[in-house]
Amino acid sequence: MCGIIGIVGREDVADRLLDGLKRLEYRGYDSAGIATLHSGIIDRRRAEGKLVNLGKELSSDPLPGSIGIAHTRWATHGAPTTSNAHPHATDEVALVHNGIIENFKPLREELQGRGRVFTSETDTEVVAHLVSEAIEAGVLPEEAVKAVLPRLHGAFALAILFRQHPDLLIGARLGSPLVLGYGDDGETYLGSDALALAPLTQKIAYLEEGDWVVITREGAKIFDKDNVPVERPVTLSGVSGAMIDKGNHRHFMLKEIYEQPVVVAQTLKSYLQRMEERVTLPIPDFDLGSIRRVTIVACGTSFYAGMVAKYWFEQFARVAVDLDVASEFRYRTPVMEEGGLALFISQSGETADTLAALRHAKNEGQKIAVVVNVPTSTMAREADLLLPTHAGPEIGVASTKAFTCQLAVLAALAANLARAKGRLSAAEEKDIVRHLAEAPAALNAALAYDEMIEGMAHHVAAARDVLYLGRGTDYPLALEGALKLKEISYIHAEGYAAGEMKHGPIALIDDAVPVIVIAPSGPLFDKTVSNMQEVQARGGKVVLISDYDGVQAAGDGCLATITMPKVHPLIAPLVYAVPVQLLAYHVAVAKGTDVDQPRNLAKSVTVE
Ligand code: HGA
Repeated sequence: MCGIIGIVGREDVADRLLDGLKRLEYRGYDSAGIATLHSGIIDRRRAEGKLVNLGKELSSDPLPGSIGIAHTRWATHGAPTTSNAHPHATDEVALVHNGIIENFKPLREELQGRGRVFTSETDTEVVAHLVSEAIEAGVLPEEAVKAVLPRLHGAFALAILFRQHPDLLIGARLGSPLVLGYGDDGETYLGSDALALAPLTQKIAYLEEGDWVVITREGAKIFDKDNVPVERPVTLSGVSGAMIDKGNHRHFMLKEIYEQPVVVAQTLKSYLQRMEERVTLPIPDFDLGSIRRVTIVACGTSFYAGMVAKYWFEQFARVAVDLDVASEFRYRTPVMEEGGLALFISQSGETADTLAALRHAKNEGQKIAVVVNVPTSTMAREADLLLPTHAGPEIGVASTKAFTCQLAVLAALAANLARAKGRLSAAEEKDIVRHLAEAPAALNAALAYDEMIEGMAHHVAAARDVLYLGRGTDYPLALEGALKLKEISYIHAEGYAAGEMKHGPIALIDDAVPVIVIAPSGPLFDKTVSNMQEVQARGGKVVLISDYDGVQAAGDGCLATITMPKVHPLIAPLVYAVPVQLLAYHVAVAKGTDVDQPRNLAKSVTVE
């Protein structure tokens, strides 16, 4: 979602702010802007569309000033236009915001009633007016912000500049992430994440919920939600300052698909004890034995990883699993057993819906486990059991390597749960270790089909609608395949449990609707093939993704087949994710869409 960066510097900041925005652009890219203070005024440059447009504005009309704020937007309220782009400003203050001010309407009416004139359609602008109004009445900036924050309902990360205080930047967070960075030369920074600040500093303090911070050239003072001065630990982020680049790949998404053998191996390294042939967790004595029910909550691709985990937990550990999308979970008064385990999955660890669901489950007395790719994220910090993936920064908006790493961690958790429940013999555990250890090589083998998939992508690129079918753990994969295709190629796609197709979706089948069937050979293969034949009997064009045996048995009459290496069912969801991702990728490239920054989307969804 929106990216924020602020600098209280020693030299001009506009170039560095723009650079920081480039590192944040994956979070939002419909418009961007920068404000600095110089010559006694607040000065802004804003531009619609991608950051290059803002870059051009700045080249033709440079922005001096050694203190400034910047923002890359993913619009929630108001179209992605220049006038809605942040920073929003009055004569006295300028601010950038990530989140949603839910009570903006009454606040806007109240402010308009006092004669304030709005220049944007955003929810954000009310904050600028509220703070400005207080400043204009002679209130000091700290007091003004302190008085305004409790009036804001919803979620925010804010960075605010004050015209009359050229040394002052105030930040605040509630529900949206914000980090504080300390430079070696007395400069201080604010950013949405440590990645944005990496070229400036590695010394990071993570603001906590309700914190606000007053930054001057003398340093930073942090206050908690009760306005009590607090210290937040300074950690070394360890994030590389080098600009993340695509290497030899045309897109981040392709690069990240290709990284999967390595990052899955890296992730598994922290969960597999190869010598002892055991699957372990980072907190070995975490009590899983008493867990009788697991509640899995996530959004999007992470939700589909959770869905695969539901099959595994039930099959291996015989533990009942509830599964929900985060945006529904919190509002449906879910029933959770005292002492149950609630498991949250999120690449960023900041996903607003998932975080809210986590807090709800915590209040309901659940033990909290999280699978996240950012170990310093809010969710990681609020968990009892942190299960990190080691996928490295994922920049492509469509998640790929984070998904397979999540699956690797969830398989390890399933094995631990099964052992703790007395359902896993040493021999079975040894088998699991062996199969999981084979996953990186199998992922590598799956990547060898890249060219072949590219060659058949045109069949799908020409379609208006596409169906994906699968059974068992291939059902979540069918859902993930459809999501991937929708996200980056804009083709309408749906995933179905193969056996469910006859209960409705079969009405959609005709020769213009490609049906992607994910069916490794195994116990469910024949059943899926029957459903596939029901499609073919109605003129449907099938693309079968299976292994050699599966393609031999059922490949005749298919529009195309993709022959995968034969793998154990446990790692099949990881390995079959690869052709599903590559197919979506090549279809999108064939259609000429913006693969890494698809329309309307953004990474790290920090609004509800
Ligand atoms: N609500 C603000 C900020 C949006 C945002 O944080 N997106 O992630 C707006 O619409 O400008």
